[in-house]
Amino acid sequence: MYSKRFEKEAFKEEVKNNIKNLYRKTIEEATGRQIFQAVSLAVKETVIDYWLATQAEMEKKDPKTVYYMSMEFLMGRALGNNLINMTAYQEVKEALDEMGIDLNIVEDQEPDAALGNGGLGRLAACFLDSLATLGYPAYGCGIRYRYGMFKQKIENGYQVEVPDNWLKDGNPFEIRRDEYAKEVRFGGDVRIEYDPLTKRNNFIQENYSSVRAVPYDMPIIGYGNHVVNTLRIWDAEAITDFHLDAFNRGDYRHAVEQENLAKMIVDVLYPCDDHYAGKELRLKQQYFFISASLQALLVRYKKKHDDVRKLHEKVTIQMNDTHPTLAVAELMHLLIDQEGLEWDEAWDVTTKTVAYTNHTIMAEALEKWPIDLFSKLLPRIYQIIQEIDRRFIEQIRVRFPGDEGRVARMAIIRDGQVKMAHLAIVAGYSVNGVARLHTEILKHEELKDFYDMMPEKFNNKTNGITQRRFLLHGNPLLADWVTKHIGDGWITDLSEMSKLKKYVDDPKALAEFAEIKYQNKLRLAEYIRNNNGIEIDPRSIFDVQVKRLHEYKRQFLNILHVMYLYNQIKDHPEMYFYPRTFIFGAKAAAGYVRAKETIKLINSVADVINNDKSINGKIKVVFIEDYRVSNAEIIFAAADVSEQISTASKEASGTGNMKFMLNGAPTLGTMDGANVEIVEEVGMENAFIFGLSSQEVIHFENHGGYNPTDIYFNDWDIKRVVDQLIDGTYANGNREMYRDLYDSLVNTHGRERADRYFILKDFRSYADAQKRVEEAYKDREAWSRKALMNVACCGKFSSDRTIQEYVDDIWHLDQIKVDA
Ligand code: 26Y
Repeated sequence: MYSKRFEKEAFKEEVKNNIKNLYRKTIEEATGRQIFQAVSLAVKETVIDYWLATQAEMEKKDPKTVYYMSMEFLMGRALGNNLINMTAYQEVKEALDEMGIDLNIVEDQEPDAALGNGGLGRLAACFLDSLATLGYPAYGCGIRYRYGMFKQKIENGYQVEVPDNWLKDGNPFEIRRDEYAKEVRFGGDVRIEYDPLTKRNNFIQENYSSVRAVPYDMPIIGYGNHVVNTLRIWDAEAITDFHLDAFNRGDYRHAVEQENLAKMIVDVLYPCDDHYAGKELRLKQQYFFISASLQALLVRYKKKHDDVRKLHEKVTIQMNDTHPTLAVAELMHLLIDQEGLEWDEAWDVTTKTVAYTNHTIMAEALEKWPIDLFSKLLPRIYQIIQEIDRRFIEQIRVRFPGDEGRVARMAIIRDGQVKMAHLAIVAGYSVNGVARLHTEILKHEELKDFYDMMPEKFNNKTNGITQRRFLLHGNPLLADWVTKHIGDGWITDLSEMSKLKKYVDDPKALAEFAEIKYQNKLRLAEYIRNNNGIEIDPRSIFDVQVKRLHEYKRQFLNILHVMYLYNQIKDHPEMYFYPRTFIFGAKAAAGYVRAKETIKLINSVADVINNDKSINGKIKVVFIEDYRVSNAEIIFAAADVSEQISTASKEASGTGNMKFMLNGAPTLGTMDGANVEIVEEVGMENAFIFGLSSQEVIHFENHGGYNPTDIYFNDWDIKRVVDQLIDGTYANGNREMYRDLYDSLVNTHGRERADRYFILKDFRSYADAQKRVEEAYKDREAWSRKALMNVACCGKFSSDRTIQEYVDDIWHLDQIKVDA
């Protein structure tokens, strides 16, 4: 459908011209990066036409639009994905081939847009892809960080963080929209002024500092439907050109401050995932993008509508976790102080417009801002939250008279802190969790008080992933094979995958399917050879755990089990053992000491085991440096086993689990997050489940009764592995290197229970499940059947399904159509 646009000769001409005009070079002289820029700009030409057409359609139809507010958008690379969604990948590949250019190599020149940490940020990116593909009007709103997620280097086994200067060569797909710049104000005081005309108090912020927010738009291309939505990310600039005006006005210091403020605000993504630190700069980032986005949203709305009391009819705002919760108070502020609404009118609009998604129950991830910091930085916003809180407490007292305990637990402002989750729930018209189990835990444990008072707000939206990036782009061999067997309907309707079930007993189909996995394992082996210098056996079981490093995700359990297997092989060299490659990929937050120790441990175990000739390569351990969206696509395609081994109840959903399933890797996991629903779809017999249930974990947490030293002293194999942390086996004789990890398992420190994440408790059951994996893998055809069943049953886990549920139950958007 885009073929007219990608008339080959014209496209080739365009690429040549771009290289000439941008770099004064010929194709032969251009560097890889220059070719990437030139190709991307040629592609952008076409994108722009559809982007304009989509905007024109939105102008005409005035559809209800969702604004997805998120501190993180983990987009990965754009070029390949854009070509895929324009259904122009093959044509462009051929055109470039004819010019002697390999599209794969061009794609590899692009830095990942890593404006996110992990699951929450990547979910936002998948949602944008699905929204555009389903033809729903949507804006992603976020921050244009100068530095995204750090690049990870492994030096001497340790993680080293390197700045990610992703904009260094320019971002070919973005467009700067200077004309939509907005002012955002911080600090100062609020003067209250009575206006006798309107008989209202006006709240006037004075002596503030401000920055200029400038939006950059990135196209979000729907698959094969000509819809192009927008990801709008904000850059910050100083508001005054201080060299002239301010200096002359004698206000030099203030001008420099504003310049610095602007530079600081968008400088870098906080690399903490699930661990709140209360940093003032982070609150500034939040207010910065929320205020700018809401101002722009109101301007856009008012172009067509004169009554802001009806905002919710055309606009809905989804808050991706609590990070954008300032939207509640900022919208109140704009409606009252700028638009002149009364409190009740503004509250009515706000509470029909904003909705909240919760992504975690980990207490340490909850955002709670100290009052003094908050009120100094955002004085007017703080007043508004105080008033919301006052009215909310009144309501609690009406509903639950005399229950001051409840008031204390539910208040928005309490113990010197502003509790963002409470504000989000009180103001949101919808509160959702991200997998069925997670939502149930929210309703009955973590947010029980809120659920008691407003059960109608709570709903579940099980996460999903986009099959366009994680199969069609990431695994072309399997994508083609699937299309050959069931047609290409799966690309926009993943439930079609169930048609593959008729091949699960077909030996020829299974053999082809297995061969594709093998080819993908060769591709990953080559990547690992080039990037890690380690040779791995493509016939071994590729057992993969890739995700952020977190204690609750239990990479530690995985590596302890590897240590245990190694002991077994050393003790019984004659024992049957199917060769395994344990593959890890994980970034640790820079300040998360224990997570970094775990990375070092994995690398140390890798060193010892990979260099032990006596085990004949039965086990290899690989830590893939700098796990990110672009190499994830290669890793998922090649995986045999998907490690999803979080302590039950801790992983809200997980989305990597779904990407593995889509690529035919059975889950080895706990009954946690979306694993529960994966097993429900694929069947227990096609997964390897182990460990405590979430109810058992929660019971131990609430009532005690778990003592890891009972296990340590009674299970010889476990004691041996745990002791190896402090006997120097994996530390060249150093007994202190892993002392903290050892202590975390068997010693209570202060308020932290020993083995908080039930690693020793689940160890045996994990080892048994691993044994079952080995048994199952030996029967190659039966294994392929399991793997293919995973592909056939993954339909539910498309983010298209998730988005359709958000639309049906929460957003109620109008669909748009764009003609070519
Ligand atoms: C407060 C701040 C430090 C913070 C920053 C990032 C708090 C949380 C996060 C990120 C959370 C996150 O990524 N959560 C994950 O969301 C995924 C998408 O819903 C889930 O699949 C995954 O289980 C959950 O851990």
